[in-house]
Amino acid sequence: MDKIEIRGLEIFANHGVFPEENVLGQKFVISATLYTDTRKAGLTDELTASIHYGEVSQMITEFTKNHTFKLLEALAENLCQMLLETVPHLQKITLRIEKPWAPVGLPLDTVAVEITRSWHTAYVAFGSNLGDKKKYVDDGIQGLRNTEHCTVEAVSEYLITEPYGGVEQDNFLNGALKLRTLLTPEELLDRLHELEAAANRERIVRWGPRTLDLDILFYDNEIIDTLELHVPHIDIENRDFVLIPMNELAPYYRHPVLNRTISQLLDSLNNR
Ligand code: PH2
Ligand code: MG
Ligand code: MG
Repeated sequence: MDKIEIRGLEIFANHGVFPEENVLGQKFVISATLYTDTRKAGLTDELTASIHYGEVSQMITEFTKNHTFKLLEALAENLCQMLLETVPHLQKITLRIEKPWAPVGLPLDTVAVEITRSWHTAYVAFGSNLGDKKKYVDDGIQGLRNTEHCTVEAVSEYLITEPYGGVEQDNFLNGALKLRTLLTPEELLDRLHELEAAANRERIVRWGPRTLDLDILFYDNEIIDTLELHVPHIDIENRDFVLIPMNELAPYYRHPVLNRTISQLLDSLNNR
């Protein structure tokens, strides 16, 4: 992706673990690489199609002066979050904060923290087969809409599906949604669990009846296999209650493990 850079922006501010640092202040030197597509601005010569590095420098300076964090990590994290949330066209940022006068008491040039953060696209499946199914699903989606650093970009139709997986139970209300998020996969999973818990979900029978089930189907093109989390979600290729709504949202999304598009997976499933 194209880059716009800000190098060596000097800001006098009050971040530090030692109380003296918070009172006296010192110099911070910030550099940022702003990742964005500059093609349109390049062809039209229109500033509004790109990112104004002057405005971003101003925002960084004001934010750094108006907050006090103990850690450079915290300043960096919060700066990235603020910029990604507010600067149009900003997809990803690498931010470096140097603290050349850090009270280390040794002859070093500088200490620094550098992080990279970006927007991510996740697809989340929802399902309910207990109680007021539509209300549980609606509330779950509203919960995601109300979640910081998450934007629900599209929601599929709701569909009624027969239970899959051998447990005798009521029909499901299913669907999927597209999410733009700054959360990591693990943080998103925690948030989904909170929303399930808010729907009074009880985990009694594996694959059994539930008021609300929220599953991460895909997260960018990432492949994650830990004890807590499998991304892409297991068994997508066999589940029409996932493939039908996904086909509405992103028929050309390519499953990063199976290397086939959603619409190909749905066709294969239908022809079996
Ligand atoms: N979820 C399951 C197991 N079986 N069947 C349908 N139709 N819909 C579901 O959401 C579903 C299921 C485990 O999460
Ligand atoms: Mg599930
Ligand atoms: Mg689940």
